[in-house]
Amino acid sequence: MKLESVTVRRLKMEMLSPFTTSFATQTHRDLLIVVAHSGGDIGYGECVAISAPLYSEEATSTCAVALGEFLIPALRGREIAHPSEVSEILSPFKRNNMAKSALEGAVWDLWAKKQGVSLAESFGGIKTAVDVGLSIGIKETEAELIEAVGAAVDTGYQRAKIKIAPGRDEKFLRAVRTEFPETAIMADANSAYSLDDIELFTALDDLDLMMIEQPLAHDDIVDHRHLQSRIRTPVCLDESIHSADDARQAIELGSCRIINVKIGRVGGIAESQKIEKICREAGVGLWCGGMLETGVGRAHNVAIAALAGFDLPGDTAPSARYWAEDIIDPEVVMHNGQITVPTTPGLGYQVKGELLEELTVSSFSVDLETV
Ligand code: OSB
Ligand code: MG
Repeated sequence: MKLESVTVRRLKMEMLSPFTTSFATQTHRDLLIVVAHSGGDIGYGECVAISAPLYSEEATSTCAVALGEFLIPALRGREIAHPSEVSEILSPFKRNNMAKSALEGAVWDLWAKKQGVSLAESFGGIKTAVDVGLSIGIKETEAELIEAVGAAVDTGYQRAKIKIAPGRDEKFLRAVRTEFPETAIMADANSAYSLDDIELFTALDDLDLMMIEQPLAHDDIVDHRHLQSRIRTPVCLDESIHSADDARQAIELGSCRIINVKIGRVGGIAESQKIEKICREAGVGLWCGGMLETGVGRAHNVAIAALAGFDLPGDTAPSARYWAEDIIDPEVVMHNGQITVPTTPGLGYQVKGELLEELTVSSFSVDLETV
C-alpha cells in the first residue's frame, strides 16, 4: 500500500485525577494522534511523549516537528508491503522513538484493517486477554497511598505499582506492605536515585516487592548492574531501554531481571517484537508499560501485551481510570483484572471523530501524493 496523506493532531485531554511521578505532576495530557490515510482506510497511532522532556529527551512539540519535517515525508512514494518496513525506512533518523512509533502505529493499524485482521493477530499475539496492574502516583501521605492500594485491590488489579521518590519511599512502601501482607506490589522510582542510595535498596529487600523499576539514572545500565548484584529484589528497566540492543546488553550485563516495554520508548511495534523474543529466550520477565495513553495508544498496548513473552501484568488500566470520556468506542474495560484482546480488524475500537475534533488544539497534514 501507499499512503496518501498523514494528519497529526495535537490533543489536550483533562485527566480525571493528577498523576505525580518523581519528575512531574500531570493534570492533563498533551499528546499527538497520527492519522494515516490510504485508499479510503484510516489508521491511528498515538505519540506518548509528554509536554516537556522530563521522562525522556522527547516532548510533544519536538515529536510534531520530527514527524512533520522528517518522518512522514520519508514515506513519500514508498510502497509499503508490510508495516514492519516503516521502522527500517525511518532508521537513518536517530532516536526520536516516540515520534517514529506514533507513525508506525498508524500505518500498522491501517495495514491490519486492510488485511481484515486484529492488531494482535497481525503480529502474532496469542493471548485472548491480558493481565492488568495499576500504576499509583506519589501521594502526600501514607494513609492516602494505603487507600489507593486498597481501591486497586478491590477493583481487581493484579498488582499495584507505587511511584517513589526520595522522602516518599521506604516508609510509604513499608506502610503498604504492613496493611497488605499478601498483595503483589512493586515500586517505580523513575530514575530518582543513585548508587549512593544502596542502603535504601537493600533495606527494601524484605518487603517482597515484585520488582523495583528504574531506580537509577535514565540512561544507565552499568550502575544498575552493580545494584542488581547487591539486592534480591529484581530490577526492572524502563527509561534505560530504547531498543532491542539495549535490552540484550542489559540482560547480558545482569543489569535487570525484568523489562518494561513501552512501544513508544523503543520506537514501535517491530522493535517491541524483537525485545519480546529476546526476553522470552533469555527467561527475562516482560510487561507492557504505560504513558497515560488515550484509547488509541491503549489499544496498541493491549495488542502487544497479547504476545506470549509478556508474562507479567502491564500498566494497561482501563479507560475509566484516566478519562471522563475516552476517544474510542467502546472504551477499554477490565473484568477480573484482565482486558480482552479485540479480534476485530486493526485497533478493534472505533475512534470518535467528533470528540477527536473537539479535543484538537492544532493540527497539520502532510500530503504524500504530490512530489
Ligand atoms: O514510568 O511508567 C512510568 C506515566 C508517565 C510517565 C512514566 C510512567 C508512567 C506510569 C503510568 O507509570 C502508567 C499508566 O498508567 O499509563
Ligand atoms: Mg516507569
